[in-house]
Amino acid sequence: MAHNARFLAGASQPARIPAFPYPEVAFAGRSNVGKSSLLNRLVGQRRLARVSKTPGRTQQINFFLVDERLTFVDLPGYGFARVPLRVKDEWKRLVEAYLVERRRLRAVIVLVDLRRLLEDDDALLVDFLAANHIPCLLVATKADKLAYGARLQAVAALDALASKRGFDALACSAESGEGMDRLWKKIEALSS
Ligand SMILES: Nc1nc2c(ncn2[C@@H]2O[C@H](COP(=O)(O)OP(=O)(O)OP(=O)(O)O)[C@@H](O)[C@H]2O)c(=O)[nH]1
Ligand SMILES: [Mg+2]
Repeated sequence: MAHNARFLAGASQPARIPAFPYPEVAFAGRSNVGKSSLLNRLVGQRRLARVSKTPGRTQQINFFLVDERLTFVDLPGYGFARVPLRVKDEWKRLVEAYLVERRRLRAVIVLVDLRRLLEDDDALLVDFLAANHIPCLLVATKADKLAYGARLQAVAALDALASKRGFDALACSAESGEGMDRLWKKIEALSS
């Protein structure tokens, strides 16, 4: 299904995070995991959010209005080793400031690579969300990069891990479009 989406604003300082009157769903995950690609695929617009081969580029929070009723939030990625410590601190300040005071935030989609599942930084984020009572959906992307057998195994591991931690999970690919319908259904359920 086609969606209408447009850029609303970007924020790079905690004190300057704008508020919007729509329910909000945020996309978080490691640098380069595919947050911007997924967001673009979900709305069917290739160039809405910037996709980059260089990890750690986007240091700001970007807000997009979808179908005039829902805000998608592209959070800056974490876990990129070559980012200086000062930038890591700024990331933490910015993202935590966003997450803890966000009235209309309905859920955070924590995006992981299906080939790697939860790494240390992802687990920290998931625990932070749980501690702050923010609903979380675990989405494993780049499913297209796995062959059939490896993929079945990875999805089983993803399900096990999600049920152990008590949240919902699904696998998808921004490349092939797999999983987009299921993801949209979850987003609708979380944001309505
Ligand atoms: N094969 C495959 N490649 C993908 C998929 N999703 C993203 N990529 C590629 O992964 C790279 C990073 O994608 P981005 O969408 O920019 O990742 P990001 O998480 O937004 O990265 P930051 O903004 O740096 O945090 C790009 O080269 C994408 O083309 C996918 O589902 N399958
Ligand atoms: Mg991005």
